[in-house]
Amino acid sequence: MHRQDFITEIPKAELHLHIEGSLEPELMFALARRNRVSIPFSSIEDVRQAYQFTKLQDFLDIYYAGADVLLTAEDFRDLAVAYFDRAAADGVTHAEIFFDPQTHTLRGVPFDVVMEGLLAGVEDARRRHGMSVLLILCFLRHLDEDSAFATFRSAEKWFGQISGVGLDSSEVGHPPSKFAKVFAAAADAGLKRVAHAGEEGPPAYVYEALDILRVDRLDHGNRSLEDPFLISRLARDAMTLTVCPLSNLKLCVVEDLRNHPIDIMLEKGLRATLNSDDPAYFGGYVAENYRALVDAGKLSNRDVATLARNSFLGSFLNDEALTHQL
Ligand code: ES4
Ligand code: ZN
Repeated sequence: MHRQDFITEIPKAELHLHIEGSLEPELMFALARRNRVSIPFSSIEDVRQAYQFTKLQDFLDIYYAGADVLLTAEDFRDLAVAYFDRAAADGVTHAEIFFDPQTHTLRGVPFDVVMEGLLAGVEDARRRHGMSVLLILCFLRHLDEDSAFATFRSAEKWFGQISGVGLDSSEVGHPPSKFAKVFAAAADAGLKRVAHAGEEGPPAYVYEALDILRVDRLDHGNRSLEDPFLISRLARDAMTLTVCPLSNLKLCVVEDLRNHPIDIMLEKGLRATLNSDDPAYFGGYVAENYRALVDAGKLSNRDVATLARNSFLGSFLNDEALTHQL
């Protein structure tokens, strides 16, 4: 089998995907027209031209502007269906997707509208692709903990449909400890916990995610490699890292994929996984993330198989569902 076919065909779970980050420029324009919302771009080429970032915040500013076109449950369903179709074509059989309710509720879109739309998309993915999907509600860390708590309360009636909570948006200056109370409440409610940590923030933020938020998984985690004690701890605890190579490249976390630390992570025994983060903005869905690292000389076929297996081991599927997937 051709190497690229192997990457596509091998079953994979995607564990780090912001559904708002899968909004392709074509759908952004279609929804802007359908909803009569103005966007700060004149054409699809103009949008793609704007996708040049030197740091996380450059991207976030555009990502939140793009999300303005999402208003109705149908919009959220269309967004989710487009992602699941694309992910299925990449060999994704299980996805745990992030959504950012505050991005929408603060614009006047009710929490329930977001949920109804996303759940309609999830149902479509189950029916047409046999894909299993879990939802992870992310709190925006640049906002205060009271806002996160308000979101948590709006979510309560949906807890049967939400697997966990996460923490995303501008990392530096907004350490995990800022959200200690709401993560404790999530733990009490039986929800899983994840957090972006060590993407731009220091190893101290990774320690806080582990010790204060008690996360089940670390999103990115790249800067953990600066601390040998932290590396040993993550390896010992088989902590899953959801690594996003094309995101790292586009946001200048690495300057070239030939310098991406994925090989070091695997060498150190870390349970790394590969994911697409915000594929509409970073230039590739999950198979492309694998392929880019293979092309950069970073991964053997055996590593590809290890990373795909890790994606299921690091998922929130229960043991029975795992035996079906592995
Ligand atoms: C994100 Cl790459 C990244 N980092 C932090 N927050 C985010 N939200 C969407 N993508
Ligand atoms: Zn992310």
